[in-house]
Order: sequence, then C-alpha cells, then structure tokens
Amino acid sequence: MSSANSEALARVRATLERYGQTHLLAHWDHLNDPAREALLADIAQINFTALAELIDTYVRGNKSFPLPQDIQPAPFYPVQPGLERVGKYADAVKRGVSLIRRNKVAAFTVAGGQGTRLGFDGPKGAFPISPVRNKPLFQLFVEFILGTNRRYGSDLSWFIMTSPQNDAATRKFFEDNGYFGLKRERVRFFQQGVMPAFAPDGTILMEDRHRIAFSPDGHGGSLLALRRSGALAEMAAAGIEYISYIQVDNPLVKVIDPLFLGLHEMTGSQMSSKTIPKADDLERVGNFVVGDGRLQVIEYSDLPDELAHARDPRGGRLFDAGSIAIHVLSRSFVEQLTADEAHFALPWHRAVKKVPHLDAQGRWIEPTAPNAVKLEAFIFDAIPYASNPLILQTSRAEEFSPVKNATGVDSEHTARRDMNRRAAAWLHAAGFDVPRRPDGEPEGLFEISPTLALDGGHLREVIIEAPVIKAGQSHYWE
Ligand code: UD2
Repeated sequence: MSSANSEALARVRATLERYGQTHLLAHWDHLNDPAREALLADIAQINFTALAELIDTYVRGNKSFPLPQDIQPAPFYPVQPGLERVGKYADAVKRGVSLIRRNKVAAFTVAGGQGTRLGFDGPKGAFPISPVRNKPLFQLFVEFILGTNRRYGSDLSWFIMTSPQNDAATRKFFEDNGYFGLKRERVRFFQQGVMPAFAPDGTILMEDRHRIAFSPDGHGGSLLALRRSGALAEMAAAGIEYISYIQVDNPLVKVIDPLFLGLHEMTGSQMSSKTIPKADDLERVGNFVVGDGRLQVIEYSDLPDELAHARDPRGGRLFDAGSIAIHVLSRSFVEQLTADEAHFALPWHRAVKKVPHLDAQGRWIEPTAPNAVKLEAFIFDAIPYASNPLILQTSRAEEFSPVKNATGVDSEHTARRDMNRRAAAWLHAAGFDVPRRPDGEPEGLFEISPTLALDGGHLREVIIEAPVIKAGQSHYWE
C-alpha cells in the first residue's frame, strides 16, 4: 500500500473510531487490493456525522413515526363527479391532454426496491404478468407510453429509478428487449441512494469482508436522486413541468392520466395523489388523513387500530381513503424541496428486518428472526410540504392490482385475474358479449395492449369491427 493510501486508511480508521464502527475494518489484513478499494469506497459513501444522529434516534432510540394529535379523514375528488363537478373534470381532461401533447409531462417509475416478498430473481419490472402474452411489467408501461403517444401525438420520456442492486440488470433487460419499441433516448435510468443496515446496537452490518450491507433508502430517496442524477435539470431543459409517479408493481396503473394531470395543474397543486376505497380496515396501503390540519399519509403499520376500525355516523369506514402510490409532482416542487441538497431529508421510517451478514469474527450469520434495523424514506411524506395537494379517487378494478407477494393477496394470481377482468369489462362496455363462468369470471383469457386502448372509453372509439370471442380461449388485441 502506498503512503498516500496508508494515510487515507489512517484517516478512515480515526473516523470509524470516533463513531464506534471500527469493525468495518476487521478483515482488512486479509483483503487483496481491489477488495480494500471496494471497502474504502463503501465507507466513503457514508456521512458518519449525519448518521450518528440517525443511529441515536432511530436505531438505538427506536423512535417511532410521530403521529399527529388530531387525525381527520381527508377530502378527495370522487371517481364519479357529481353534477357540480362534471364541467371541472371535462376541463381538467382537456388541460391534461394539452400538457401531454406539448410533452410537458414525463413518466417516472420507482423501481429500486428489492422485491423480496415476491421471491423473483431479477428486477421486479421484468416479472411477466399479462394474462395472454405474459408481458413483463416494464413492457406494459412502455406500451402505455406508446399508446399515449399514438393517441395524442406526443413523444414522452420515461425516467426510471433503479438501485445499485438492480441497475445493471434493469438496463440489460431493456437492451435485450430493444426497449420494447420505445426510443432509447426517451428512457433515462438513474440510481437511488442507499442506507446501511444496522445491528440494534447501532453498528453497521457487513455483507462481505469488504462490503457494507447497503440497501435502497426507500422511494422517498427518489427526490434527492432526481436532483443528484441530473434528471431534474434534464427535465427542466426539456420543458417537462410535471412528473407522473408510479411504482413498478402495478400492471393496471395509468402511467399517464389526463384527468389527474389536468386537475393537478388547474388547482395549482404541487403534489397530487390517487386514492381508492380500502378493501378492509387493515389493508396494507397508506391512509390519507388530515393530521393537525395538513394532508398526509399514515402508513398502514402506523395507523392506530381504533382509527383503522373507526366508523362514520352512517356506518361506513371513517378512514377509507387508501393510498395506492400514484402521484403527480410538479418539477418545480421537487426542485424547491431539494434545493438545499445537503440538508434536505424526508422523515425516516424504521423497519426491523432479517439481514444476513458477516460478523467481526468472519462468521456468516443467517438470521431466522428479524435482527437488523433498516431506515427508509417514503415519497408520500413530501405531501405535507406541498401547497394545494389534492387527492383524486379512482376505481380499484380499473387501476390497482399490485404484484407484491408470491401467493395470496396482491400476488401474480390476483394481478392476472384483475387484468383479465378489466379487459373483459372494457369489451362488455364496448357492447361485446363476453362469456362468463357460473361464478361470474370471464370464460377465457382477454388482453388488450395499451398500444390499442388506454381505457374502456378509448377501446369503444378504436374498435372498428366486432372482435371474435370464443368461450374458454385466449384473446389478444393490439
Ligand atoms: C407501498 C406503500 C403503501 C401502498 C402500496 C401500494 C410504502 C411504504 N407503502 O407499499 O402505502 O401505497 O405501496 O402498492 O410506500 N422502491 C424503490 N426504492 C426503495 C424502496 C421501494 O424504488 O428503496 C419502489 C419499489 O421498487 C416499488 C415501490 O417502491 O416500485 C413500492 O415499494 P414497496 O413494495 O416496498 O411498498 P409497499 O408494498 O410496502
């Protein structure tokens, strides 16, 4: 090792001593040069001064998320406008379409998560999900963008946030598949930040003798990542004003929605969100509430049980507005929030998880129970900072069926079923008979590419001749 390097090592050692993390160098003497470099690079990513406070507060301190004192249900724009709002919705659609035509909006997908619950070996967006053609999630989103471009004459861009763990595999997936027909220069990948995993005593865990156990810092990390990657500046240069935020796991999502965009713009909202009525009191979605006078989301795990089960005077669920992680953010809002890059942070959420790791004695620990603290930031924690934030209700059958688990609720099975149901419902609404099984499910498989139709009304417009539908068979239209 050169003398410059040994000086650098001495500095690192001193820092680690100051912060009680010297175990990170426990295996130093047994590492070859590339491994040493990798370890120093990992350590250099950590701001130990800032981390010390987080460790005190959230890791050793076990600080839970602070709940507002006063929690009220949140108002929202209903899925079906009453008479008083019909005109406003029609106007919003026109404005939204105009924004799309002028390429004032870009799609943005957070795809940096680890997808551990699904047990799929690869980026989640590569997971095959459509009922007939088995198209992966990423392809469905591309086709939505292509369908939008075709319908409105736009040329939209798509920003995709990956993480160090899946960036290379995600890019390769797009390369291998020719970007599914989207112009390559319209797709912009960038990586999100990471956070180390901690033992309960605050020491940082290692995933190898020369690697820190980092994991993605939550989709809330997307705001800083947008700035640090240069994506925000590129959006500004391209005249993109609005960011249509979606998560990678929902094959029914409207990647770009004129009504939603138009309402966002016309009301001067800085951050807008979609909601659906919850399936049950404890559904694992965030809850929109007005907390101490500000619109915000309380995650399912943080909502007190008595509020989750509370009823309104008519017997309905009091807190029924579920967050499905679909937002529009104004670019200027993200710029404003992250302007002071060094000091901007959304609140951290603490989760105790199973993290396999190497201990200071070099033993590989495969935990059987949660053993580590992970910290993540959530995008919806930006809502309280936004002016005029709005919520638009949508329908679950039309727009939400995420793939999260290997089996049971929110699984591959339910997402395929819901895609099939939606396609059958669109055909039925367009005036075509869809055979049904005795239990009411469509008899056969139905898939409509978003390149053909973006919603049921659109399908009615574009279907020229009656489709041939045969009970029990697979049908695909594009
Ligand atoms: C999220 C919401 C929940 C509800 C639900 C709808 C949180 C904490 N909860 O639940 O309220 O809206 O979605 O489906 O958000 N991701 C990253 N980087 C990360 C972590 C996640 O890009 O560091 C992405 C991930 O790739 C996925 C999305 O964020 O696209 C959702 O992540 P999740 O599956 O951890 O969120 P979940 O299911 O707990």
